[in-house]
Amino acid sequence: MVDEEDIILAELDDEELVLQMHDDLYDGLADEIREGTQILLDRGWEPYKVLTEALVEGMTIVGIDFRDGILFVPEVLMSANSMKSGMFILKPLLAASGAPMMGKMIIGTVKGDIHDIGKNLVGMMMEGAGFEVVDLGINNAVESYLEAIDEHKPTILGMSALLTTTMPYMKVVIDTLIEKGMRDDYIVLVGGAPLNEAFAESVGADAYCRDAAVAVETAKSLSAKAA
Ligand code: B1M
Repeated sequence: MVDEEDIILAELDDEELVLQMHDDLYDGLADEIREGTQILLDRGWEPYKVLTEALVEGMTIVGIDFRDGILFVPEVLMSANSMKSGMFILKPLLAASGAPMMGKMIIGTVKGDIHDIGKNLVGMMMEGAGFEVVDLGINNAVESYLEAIDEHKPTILGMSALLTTTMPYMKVVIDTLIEKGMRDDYIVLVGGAPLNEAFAESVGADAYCRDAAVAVETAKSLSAKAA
């Protein structure tokens, strides 16, 4: 039997290496993902091909098992961190090569709310899917979203709330966008445990995202429609 530790990534052919990287992402092995990413680049792979075939495809498997309750938050955070370690190598190369990013999202937890684990997970999964993500952190007043929109020119605005007392603040942000005539310039996605689809509709968001995997799928499909 081949032990994980016995596998020498550099000795695998491209196809085997990509499959191994999917496994390593699943297992949250950041060092291996960094190494595999560098090996593929050294073999002449385009950064975008490494991103989509080795990292995003691997993370898609993680997303599916997270959605289906096979993987749990700590495991997904480790996968997401491994993904980030590969992305860290690819990011400057992608920027330099002008490879298509899926779009840019700003995401933050709303005013009065300091819960950030779910929001962080969404941000990481979105990055894993090829979106550029600007994380505004927690406790964001409407001014903070507006400043970030102005500075970063996103295509997607994401808001998170975990408290029934803070989720109505999403409407304050969306109403402000409407007042300023900016609402239709952005895809607005909302999420957080106490929300549901009816709430998202009532505040004027484009979609409610039950979890990080749904956020990625929704962002992809709405971005494709808007393109
Ligand atoms: Co708080 N807390 N908490 N808490 N806390 C809840 C939310 C609560 C349900 C616990 C309970 O009573 N059963 C309750 C809310 C009750 C309510 O509003 N009806 C609660 C309370 C009351 C409070 C305090 C008021 C407690 C107090 O001080 N008396 C206080 C509030 C502080 C504040 O925000 N002002 C408080 C504080 C805290 C801690 C600081 C201790 C800690 C937060 C640490 C942190 O985030 N850094 C904490 C925690 C950990 C929780 C629970 C236990 C877990 C939340 C979590 O991280 N879940 C939570 C109980 C629960 O939810 N079971 C609870 C894991 C995370 C991966 O899931 O955040 O749902 P989630 O994110 C998911 C989806 O919702 C979605 O995707 C994510 C990944 O799949 N999603 C999005 C989330 N955001 C999205 C944004 C998107 C898309 C999808 O944008 C596009």
